[in-house]
Amino acid sequence: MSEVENYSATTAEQIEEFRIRFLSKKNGELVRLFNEFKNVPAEQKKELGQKINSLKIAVTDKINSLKESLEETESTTGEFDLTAPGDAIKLGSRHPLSIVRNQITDIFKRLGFVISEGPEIEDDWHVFSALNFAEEHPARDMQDTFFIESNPDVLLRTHTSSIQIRVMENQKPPIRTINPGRVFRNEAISARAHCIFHQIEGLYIDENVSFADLKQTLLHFAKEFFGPETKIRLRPSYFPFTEPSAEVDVSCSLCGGKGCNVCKGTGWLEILGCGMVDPNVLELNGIDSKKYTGFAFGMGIERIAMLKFGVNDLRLYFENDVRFLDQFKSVIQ
Ligand code: 2NM
Repeated sequence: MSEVENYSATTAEQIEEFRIRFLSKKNGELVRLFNEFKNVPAEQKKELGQKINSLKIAVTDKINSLKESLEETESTTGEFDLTAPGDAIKLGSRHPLSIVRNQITDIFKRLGFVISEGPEIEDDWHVFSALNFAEEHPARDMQDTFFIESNPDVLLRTHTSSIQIRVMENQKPPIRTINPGRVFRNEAISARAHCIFHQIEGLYIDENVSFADLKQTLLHFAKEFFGPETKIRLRPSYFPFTEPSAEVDVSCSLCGGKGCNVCKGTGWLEILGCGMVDPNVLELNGIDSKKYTGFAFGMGIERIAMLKFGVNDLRLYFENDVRFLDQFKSVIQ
């Protein structure tokens, strides 16, 4: 009796075995007991009959409750079908800013440029002074740059040029470096401005590096990135760290230079700033400006990715809405 009550089974086969052992019409325990029942003396029949009956009830109850609990576990855990095909692994996608950064750095890597990175938390020297920023330059203003309140010599870099200062500190020319990174400026967030964004800058220093080298390098980059028909044009500009300086436009790849709403009818899109490294910057960083010259350039990754993918609001890059990110699944890299 207690053997029946304590019996446990976890599979349908075990329950069936148990049923056959007790209830089989051919040779089950209960059939055997009923057969013996015929042979016992009449005065014992009542007691034994009750015992056999309650055993039969206990066995049936046990089988029912075992079946019930097996059904319960099956409905919660499901039965494993080891031959079923596996679930497809859900693939993510690279962030559009990473795609564009990789495409740009790859082009310059093929020209012999080496990637360097640097800290986001910087000091005045690497972000301003070593780059020939005048003491009263507006970029040093508390309004534009994020400073640590208790120490104005701890700040978030406002451009990736600080990486290039660190490369010049640690390496002698020839230098060919490409420097991607996140930068910070104290701006109100809108569709066209954000307080966090990404830049890539390049720096090439050697003997006899000329403005023609700069122009040809950037033309090569523009053709590789925007397509072989791309043209560039340079407009004079000003930066504290380069002289002469220029802004670079590429012919609009959407309308082929005819004029459309992306290029606002001009046929040109501004993509980067560049120039010959100011001799002051070379000397401030221990490089002999009589022996060496160099060029540098910088571009905003968000802006280039906007042109490449038709993104019209900067904030989309930072919200990580999967409906936005999923649209870059088909782009390799
Ligand atoms: C730009 C435009 C022009 C630049 C210059 C330097 C350095 F370190 F050589 F002085 N780094 N980056 C540079 C020059 C950056 O970004 C629009």
